Amino acid sequence: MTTPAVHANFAAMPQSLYSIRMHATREGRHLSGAERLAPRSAVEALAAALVRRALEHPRGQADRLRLTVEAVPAETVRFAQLPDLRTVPVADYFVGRQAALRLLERAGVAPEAAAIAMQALAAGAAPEGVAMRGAMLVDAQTGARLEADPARGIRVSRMDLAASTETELGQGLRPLGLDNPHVREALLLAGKVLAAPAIVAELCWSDDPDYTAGYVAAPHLGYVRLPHLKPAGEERGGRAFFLRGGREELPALIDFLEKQPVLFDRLGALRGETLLEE
Ligand code: PML
Ligand code: MG
Repeated sequence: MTTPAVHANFAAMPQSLYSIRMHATREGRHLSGAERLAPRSAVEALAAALVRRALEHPRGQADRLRLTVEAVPAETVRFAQLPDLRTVPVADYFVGRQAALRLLERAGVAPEAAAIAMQALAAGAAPEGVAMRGAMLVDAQTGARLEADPARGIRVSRMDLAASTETELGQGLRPLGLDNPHVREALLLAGKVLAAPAIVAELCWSDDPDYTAGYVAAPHLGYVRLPHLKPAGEERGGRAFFLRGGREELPALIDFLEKQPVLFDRLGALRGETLLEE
């Protein structure tokens, strides 16, 4: 017979999670990627939503789609807090890029390194002058590129909101007009990047032609949105992660970004528009 004590232990056992990852291509080129980390009961619905998203992408319909569903042992999951979020209004992408450079400098990135990385994103950071599939790794002092494969880059993976934070984040973002998948996913990704060892800052703007916004994120700045970091219609975009230290930091950093499961169970402060210097 089961004793009440055994019952109590059983109830407290952490639930196993699944990592559900989608990657879609069109004519051999990266089109869309997204992922979730969720309990087994949610896997089917989330997988269907990711497939629909690949088929309805604004850059065209996927002609090849890979879906990976993988168990994640509960004891390997780390819990973390999302970064604070605010928006610095900018009139156009010229002003937006100037503001981003100033924010990166405030975060501790050398001005030349910030400028080199921004220029690479603008020109298409993959070898053929298109957007990379993942992020660049950039030395925050010299601007040197450190990722082994400049077409793939580093793909940040295995992060999601804990169930308890899901509704709360929607309630915080909605009054700001920001409850959309771009903001939600970018905030989570930036949250995982800022929790990683040796990271100084991140610069990102979207590779979706109809989405011009981007952000600078850094441990003391939080997630600072800039509504214009590129002209509308532009497909070249992506991410640069700036790091301190030498190449010896890379294996631990890459392993954390690509493999460590992280669930965000606490929000940061969600604010509206602020001045650049705040
Ligand atoms: C993307 O979805 O491609 C990146 C979006 C970055 C900016 C999201 C935001 O509006 O805060
Ligand atoms: Mg995109």
